[in-house]
Amino acid sequence: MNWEAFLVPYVQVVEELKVKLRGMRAQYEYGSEHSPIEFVTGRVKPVRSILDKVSRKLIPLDNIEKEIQDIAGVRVVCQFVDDIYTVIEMLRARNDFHIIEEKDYVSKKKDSGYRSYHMIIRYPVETISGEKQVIAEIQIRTLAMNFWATNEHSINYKYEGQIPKDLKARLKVAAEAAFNLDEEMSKIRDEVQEAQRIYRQNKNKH
Ligand code: 0O2
Ligand code: 0O2
Repeated sequence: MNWEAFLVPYVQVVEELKVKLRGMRAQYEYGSEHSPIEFVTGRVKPVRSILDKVSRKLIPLDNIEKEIQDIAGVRVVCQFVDDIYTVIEMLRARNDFHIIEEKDYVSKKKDSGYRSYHMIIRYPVETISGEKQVIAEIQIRTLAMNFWATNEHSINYKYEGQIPKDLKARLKVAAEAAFNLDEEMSKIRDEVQEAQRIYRQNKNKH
Protein backbone atom coordinates (compact mmCIF):
# COMPACT_ATOMS: atom_id res chain seq x y z
CA MET A 1 0.00 0.00 0.00
CA ASN A 2 1.30 3.45 -0.93
CA TRP A 3 0.49 5.30 2.28
CA GLU A 4 1.85 8.64 1.18
CA ALA A 5 -0.46 8.72 -1.84
CA PHE A 6 -3.38 7.42 0.22
CA LEU A 7 -2.98 10.17 2.81
CA VAL A 8 -2.67 13.12 0.39
CA PRO A 9 -6.43 13.93 0.35
CA TYR A 10 -6.53 13.63 4.15
CA VAL A 11 -3.72 16.14 4.53
CA GLN A 12 -5.68 18.49 2.28
CA VAL A 13 -8.87 18.06 4.34
CA VAL A 14 -7.12 18.76 7.65
CA GLU A 15 -5.49 21.89 6.23
CA GLU A 16 -8.78 23.15 4.74
CA LEU A 17 -10.76 22.52 7.91
CA LYS A 18 -8.14 24.24 10.06
CA VAL A 19 -8.24 27.33 7.84
CA LYS A 20 -12.05 27.41 7.83
CA LEU A 21 -12.49 26.92 11.57
CA ARG A 22 -9.72 29.35 12.46
CA GLY A 23 -11.46 31.79 10.10
CA MET A 24 -14.58 31.58 12.26
CA ARG A 25 -12.52 32.60 15.28
CA ALA A 26 -10.98 35.50 13.38
CA GLN A 27 -14.43 36.81 12.43
CA TYR A 28 -15.47 36.95 16.09
CA GLU A 29 -12.25 38.68 17.04
CA TYR A 30 -12.79 41.30 14.38
CA GLY A 31 -16.23 42.06 15.78
CA SER A 32 -14.80 42.32 19.34
CA GLU A 33 -17.19 39.52 20.24
CA HIS A 34 -16.59 36.53 22.49
CA SER A 35 -15.40 33.70 20.26
CA PRO A 36 -16.86 30.28 21.07
CA ILE A 37 -13.64 28.93 19.56
CA GLU A 38 -10.46 29.31 21.61
CA PHE A 39 -8.15 27.41 19.24
CA VAL A 40 -8.13 24.81 16.51
CA THR A 41 -5.62 22.02 15.94
CA GLY A 42 -5.53 19.17 13.52
CA ARG A 43 -3.53 16.19 12.44
CA VAL A 44 -3.48 13.28 10.04
CA LYS A 45 -3.34 10.02 11.96
CA PRO A 46 0.16 8.54 11.73
CA VAL A 47 0.37 5.33 9.65
CA ARG A 48 1.52 3.43 12.74
CA SER A 49 -1.67 4.39 14.62
CA ILE A 50 -3.82 3.52 11.58
CA LEU A 51 -2.24 0.07 11.44
CA ASP A 52 -2.68 -0.43 15.20
CA LYS A 53 -6.38 0.37 14.88
CA VAL A 54 -6.70 -1.92 11.83
CA SER A 55 -5.33 -4.88 13.76
CA ARG A 56 -7.16 -4.01 17.00
CA LYS A 57 -10.53 -3.79 15.27
CA LEU A 58 -9.82 -6.45 12.58
CA ILE A 59 -10.58 -4.03 9.76
CA PRO A 60 -9.95 -5.31 6.20
CA LEU A 61 -7.47 -2.98 4.43
CA ASP A 62 -10.10 -2.25 1.74
CA ASN A 63 -12.42 -0.79 4.39
CA ILE A 64 -9.99 1.64 6.03
CA GLU A 65 -11.50 4.73 4.38
CA LYS A 66 -14.97 3.91 5.70
CA GLU A 67 -14.17 2.34 9.05
CA ILE A 68 -11.37 4.50 10.42
CA GLN A 69 -13.14 7.77 10.70
CA ASP A 70 -10.44 9.84 12.37
CA ILE A 71 -7.63 9.58 9.80
CA ALA A 72 -8.32 13.29 9.27
CA GLY A 73 -8.91 14.86 12.69
CA VAL A 74 -9.46 18.44 13.74
CA ARG A 75 -10.07 19.63 17.23
CA VAL A 76 -11.97 22.74 18.29
CA VAL A 77 -11.18 23.85 21.83
CA CYS A 78 -13.58 26.19 23.64
CA GLN A 79 -13.47 28.20 26.88
CA PHE A 80 -16.91 27.27 28.19
CA VAL A 81 -19.19 24.23 27.93
CA ASP A 82 -21.93 26.40 26.35
CA ASP A 83 -19.51 27.35 23.59
CA ILE A 84 -19.41 23.70 22.53
CA TYR A 85 -23.10 23.88 21.69
CA THR A 86 -22.66 27.16 19.82
CA VAL A 87 -19.93 25.54 17.72
CA ILE A 88 -22.11 22.46 17.10
CA GLU A 89 -24.95 24.68 15.83
CA MET A 90 -22.57 26.59 13.57
CA LEU A 91 -21.17 23.37 12.14
CA ARG A 92 -24.67 21.97 11.58
CA ALA A 93 -25.60 25.12 9.66
CA ARG A 94 -22.68 24.86 7.23
CA ASN A 95 -23.17 23.44 3.78
CA ASP A 96 -19.59 22.67 2.80
CA PHE A 97 -19.72 19.19 4.35
CA HIS A 98 -22.22 16.57 5.41
CA ILE A 99 -22.52 15.34 9.02
CA ILE A 100 -22.68 11.54 9.14
CA GLU A 101 -22.79 11.02 12.90
CA GLU A 102 -22.60 12.89 16.20
CA LYS A 103 -21.27 11.37 19.43
CA ASP A 104 -22.07 13.28 22.59
CA TYR A 105 -19.51 12.33 25.22
CA VAL A 106 -20.06 15.72 26.87
CA SER A 107 -23.40 14.94 28.47
CA LYS A 108 -22.53 11.24 28.68
CA LYS A 109 -18.86 10.76 29.50
CA LYS A 110 -16.98 7.61 28.57
CA ASP A 111 -16.02 5.10 31.30
CA SER A 112 -12.46 6.42 31.27
CA GLY A 113 -13.77 9.87 32.26
CA TYR A 114 -13.27 11.23 28.71
CA ARG A 115 -15.53 14.09 27.68
CA SER A 116 -15.79 15.65 24.23
CA TYR A 117 -18.30 16.10 21.41
CA HIS A 118 -17.46 14.30 18.19
CA MET A 119 -18.81 14.96 14.73
CA ILE A 120 -18.04 12.57 11.92
CA ILE A 121 -18.32 14.36 8.61
CA ARG A 122 -18.04 13.64 4.92
CA TYR A 123 -16.02 16.40 3.33
CA PRO A 124 -15.70 16.88 -0.43
CA VAL A 125 -12.16 17.63 -1.47
CA GLU A 126 -10.95 18.54 -4.95
CA THR A 127 -8.17 16.32 -6.23
CA ILE A 128 -6.45 16.32 -9.59
CA SER A 129 -8.62 13.37 -10.56
CA GLY A 130 -11.88 14.98 -9.48
CA GLU A 131 -13.89 15.38 -6.27
CA LYS A 132 -13.29 12.89 -3.47
CA GLN A 133 -15.48 12.44 -0.39
CA VAL A 134 -13.26 12.10 2.66
CA ILE A 135 -14.42 11.12 6.14
CA ALA A 136 -13.08 13.30 8.95
CA GLU A 137 -13.65 13.70 12.68
CA ILE A 138 -14.17 17.02 14.44
CA GLN A 139 -13.69 16.91 18.21
CA ILE A 140 -15.18 19.79 20.18
CA ARG A 141 -14.22 20.18 23.84
CA THR A 142 -13.41 22.73 26.55
CA LEU A 143 -9.90 23.67 27.67
CA ALA A 144 -10.44 21.62 30.85
CA MET A 145 -11.61 18.56 28.87
CA ASN A 146 -8.64 19.00 26.56
CA PHE A 147 -6.18 19.21 29.45
CA TRP A 148 -7.52 15.97 30.89
CA ALA A 149 -7.69 14.13 27.53
CA THR A 150 -4.16 15.13 26.53
CA ASN A 151 -2.69 13.85 29.78
CA GLU A 152 -4.76 10.69 29.78
CA HIS A 153 -3.75 10.06 26.15
CA SER A 154 -0.05 10.24 27.10
CA ILE A 155 -0.52 7.88 30.03
CA ASN A 156 -2.54 5.48 27.89
CA TYR A 157 0.23 5.53 25.31
CA LYS A 158 2.87 4.78 27.92
CA TYR A 159 0.95 1.82 29.36
CA GLU A 160 -0.28 0.65 25.92
CA GLY A 161 -3.90 0.87 27.01
CA GLN A 162 -3.35 -1.08 30.24
CA ILE A 163 -3.32 1.74 32.80
CA PRO A 164 -2.71 0.45 36.37
CA LYS A 165 -5.79 0.48 38.61
CA ASP A 166 -4.63 3.17 41.03
CA LEU A 167 -3.63 5.50 38.21
CA LYS A 168 -6.98 4.89 36.50
CA ALA A 169 -8.73 5.86 39.72
CA ARG A 170 -6.66 9.05 39.92
CA LEU A 171 -7.56 9.90 36.35
CA LYS A 172 -11.24 9.55 37.25
CA VAL A 173 -10.76 11.95 40.15
CA ALA A 174 -8.96 14.34 37.78
CA ALA A 175 -11.85 14.04 35.29
CA GLU A 176 -14.25 14.97 38.08
CA ALA A 177 -12.07 17.98 38.94
CA ALA A 178 -12.04 19.07 35.28
CA PHE A 179 -15.84 18.75 35.20
CA ASN A 180 -16.16 20.86 38.35
CA LEU A 181 -13.82 23.48 36.90
CA ASP A 182 -16.06 23.76 33.82
CA GLU A 183 -19.10 24.11 36.08
CA GLU A 184 -17.50 26.84 38.20
CA MET A 185 -16.31 28.75 35.14
CA SER A 186 -19.80 28.58 33.64
CA LYS A 187 -21.12 30.31 36.76
CA ILE A 188 -18.78 33.28 36.34
CA ARG A 189 -18.95 33.21 32.56
CA ASP A 190 -20.67 36.60 32.24
CA GLU A 191 -18.00 38.30 34.36
CA VAL A 192 -15.17 36.67 32.41
CA GLN A 193 -16.70 37.57 29.06
CA GLU A 194 -17.38 41.17 30.04
CA ALA A 195 -13.72 41.55 31.10
CA GLN A 196 -12.52 39.98 27.87
CA ARG A 197 -14.81 42.18 25.78
CA ILE A 198 -13.38 45.33 27.40
CA TYR A 199 -9.87 44.04 26.81
CA ARG A 200 -10.53 43.32 23.12
CA GLN A 201 -12.21 46.69 22.53
CA ASN A 202 -9.20 48.49 24.00
CA LYS A 203 -6.82 46.38 21.96
CA ASN A 204 -8.74 47.03 18.71
CA LYS A 205 -8.65 50.82 19.36
CA HIS A 206 -4.84 50.93 19.06
P1 0O2 B 1 0.82 12.88 19.42
O1 0O2 B 1 1.50 11.54 19.49
O2 0O2 B 1 -0.68 12.72 19.37
O3 0O2 B 1 1.27 13.82 20.51
P2 0O2 B 1 -0.45 24.01 13.29
O4 0O2 B 1 0.94 24.56 13.22
O5 0O2 B 1 -1.16 24.37 14.56
O6 0O2 B 1 -1.25 24.28 12.05
P3 0O2 B 1 0.66 21.47 14.12
O7 0O2 B 1 1.46 22.23 15.12
O8 0O2 B 1 1.38 20.64 13.10
O9 0O2 B 1 -0.33 22.42 13.30
O10 0O2 B 1 -0.27 20.49 14.88
P4 0O2 B 1 -1.48 20.79 15.86
O11 0O2 B 1 -2.66 21.08 15.00
O12 0O2 B 1 -1.09 21.81 16.87
O13 0O2 B 1 -1.65 19.37 16.56
C1 0O2 B 1 -0.60 18.75 17.24
C2 0O2 B 1 -1.06 17.64 18.17
O14 0O2 B 1 -2.41 17.83 18.55
C3 0O2 B 1 -1.02 16.27 17.58
O15 0O2 B 1 0.10 15.63 18.08
C4 0O2 B 1 -2.23 15.55 18.13
O16 0O2 B 1 -1.94 14.83 19.31
C5 0O2 B 1 -3.13 16.59 18.58
N1 0O2 B 1 -4.33 16.73 17.77
C6 0O2 B 1 -4.73 17.88 17.20
N2 0O2 B 1 -5.91 17.73 16.62
C7 0O2 B 1 -6.28 16.48 16.80
C8 0O2 B 1 -7.45 15.76 16.43
O17 0O2 B 1 -8.39 16.24 15.82
N3 0O2 B 1 -7.52 14.47 16.77
C9 0O2 B 1 -6.52 13.89 17.48
N4 0O2 B 1 -6.66 12.61 17.77
N5 0O2 B 1 -5.39 14.54 17.86
C10 0O2 B 1 -5.28 15.83 17.53
P5 0O2 B 1 0.99 14.71 17.18
O18 0O2 B 1 2.23 15.48 16.89
O19 0O2 B 1 0.25 14.25 15.99
O20 0O2 B 1 1.35 13.47 18.06
P1 0O2 C 1 -5.67 9.16 18.51
O1 0O2 C 1 -5.19 9.65 17.23
O2 0O2 C 1 -4.65 8.41 19.28
O3 0O2 C 1 -6.34 10.21 19.34
P2 0O2 C 1 -12.20 3.59 19.75
O4 0O2 C 1 -12.89 2.31 19.42
O5 0O2 C 1 -12.63 4.20 21.08
O6 0O2 C 1 -10.70 3.52 19.64
P3 0O2 C 1 -13.92 4.95 17.88
O7 0O2 C 1 -15.01 4.03 18.27
O8 0O2 C 1 -13.56 5.07 16.44
O9 0O2 C 1 -12.57 4.64 18.65
O10 0O2 C 1 -14.33 6.38 18.30
P4 0O2 C 1 -14.41 7.16 19.68
O11 0O2 C 1 -14.54 6.27 20.84
O12 0O2 C 1 -15.46 8.16 19.46
O13 0O2 C 1 -12.96 7.83 19.81
C1 0O2 C 1 -12.26 8.43 18.78
C2 0O2 C 1 -11.21 9.36 19.32
O14 0O2 C 1 -11.71 10.05 20.48
C3 0O2 C 1 -9.94 8.69 19.83
O15 0O2 C 1 -9.07 8.46 18.78
C4 0O2 C 1 -9.41 9.76 20.78
O16 0O2 C 1 -8.81 10.82 20.08
C5 0O2 C 1 -10.67 10.24 21.43
N1 0O2 C 1 -10.97 9.44 22.61
C6 0O2 C 1 -11.96 8.53 22.77
N2 0O2 C 1 -11.95 8.00 24.00
C7 0O2 C 1 -10.92 8.57 24.66
C8 0O2 C 1 -10.40 8.42 26.00
O17 0O2 C 1 -10.88 7.66 26.84
N3 0O2 C 1 -9.32 9.20 26.30
C9 0O2 C 1 -8.75 10.05 25.42
N4 0O2 C 1 -7.70 10.75 25.82
N5 0O2 C 1 -9.21 10.20 24.15
C10 0O2 C 1 -10.28 9.48 23.78
P5 0O2 C 1 -7.93 7.36 18.85
O18 0O2 C 1 -8.28 6.25 17.96
O19 0O2 C 1 -7.57 7.05 20.25
O20 0O2 C 1 -6.76 8.07 18.10
